[in-house]
Amino acid sequence: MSASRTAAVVDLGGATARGTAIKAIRTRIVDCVTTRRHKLSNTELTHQSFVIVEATLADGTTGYGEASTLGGPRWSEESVEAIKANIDTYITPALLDGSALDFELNALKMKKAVSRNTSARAAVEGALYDAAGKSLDLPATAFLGGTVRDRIEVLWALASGDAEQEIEEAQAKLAARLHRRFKIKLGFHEPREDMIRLRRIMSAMPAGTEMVVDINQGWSEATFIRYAPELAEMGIALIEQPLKPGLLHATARVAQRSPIPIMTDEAAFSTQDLVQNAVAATGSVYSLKLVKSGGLQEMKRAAAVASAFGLELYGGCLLESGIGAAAHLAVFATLPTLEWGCEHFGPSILQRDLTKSGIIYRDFHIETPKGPGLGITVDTDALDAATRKS
Ligand code: MUC
Ligand code: MG
Repeated sequence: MSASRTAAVVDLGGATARGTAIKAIRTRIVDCVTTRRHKLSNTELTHQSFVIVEATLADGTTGYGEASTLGGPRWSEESVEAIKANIDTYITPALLDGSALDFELNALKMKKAVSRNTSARAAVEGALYDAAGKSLDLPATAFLGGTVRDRIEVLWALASGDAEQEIEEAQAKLAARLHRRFKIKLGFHEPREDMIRLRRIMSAMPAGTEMVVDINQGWSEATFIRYAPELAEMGIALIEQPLKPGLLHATARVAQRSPIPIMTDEAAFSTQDLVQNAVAATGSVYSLKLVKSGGLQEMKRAAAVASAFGLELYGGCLLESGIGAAAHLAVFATLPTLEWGCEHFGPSILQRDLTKSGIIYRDFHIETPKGPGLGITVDTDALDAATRKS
């Protein structure tokens, strides 16, 4: 059935259908300063740029969504400038006057309007879930199957590249009972230097501290073979995306010989990428991200596909503000399993988050926001202050 024929048979009845009609979708680029330099193998940043989407319904309700990028079009191919242009020019016209409650149909319309553009589509979908939920006084999780958890263990990423600063930062997070699991970024130093840095940090942390290493594609198979035993000896819990996407066979060989589980991140954006990786046995954990899946429903489907292949799930992030974090948490709250918890520390790495309530860190967990829509209150002053002037 085509998207337009489906639209014709949807009947939500009277006021609800009229009230949830999508009347406007506005976008803006915001640049938020981070608390410190954040380094990855292939980029580094001192501010985070987002596209913030505001969807307004016929009943006057407004919902917010967010597209996150990392270092411009570096982590993935989308930049904030391209995301804004593609939403304004192609996605918005395809959605206007439809109902925000037609989640599946809206996702189809967006896919028809733009290829890939996963971050752009996810941001708009997030805004529509927020708006629809607020309009009906329901949490977005109600549209995603309902909640099975209300708090999630949340890790913190160490990424300045300076071991002493990283130790101080990790110890402060531990002392404040905010984070007890950490992720460290590798691959921007020579591997030998990274091993010295990591050993120094591990020796300063309490015994049994869970540490994930994210190599962000920075190693070759040979480098992996050489250094994986050292990572195992240091007690590293998980290795994220060691090799470049597309190196299916090499990554499968690495996963087979690795004493530590391998997590697939950049190598699997679409569900089809995920299936290819799972069939090739390139890892045993999958990192869920809206920037990869292109929407809340699609991310939930990716979780089901990964689980069906026996992969464990990890709630990934792209340093989102509280708006983007809340969209992820709405899905994470509804997943039957989320073995590795999540890493939505983004709101606290911004000098000023874009929400003023809804995101709570307590006792090493992030609480899944309660309340209608995404369950957050946007800080419009912070949003205005961070908005890029054209
Ligand atoms: C990534 O590759 O996982 C998100 C948090 C972080 O520290 O790095 C990013 C992206
Ligand atoms: Mg990663």
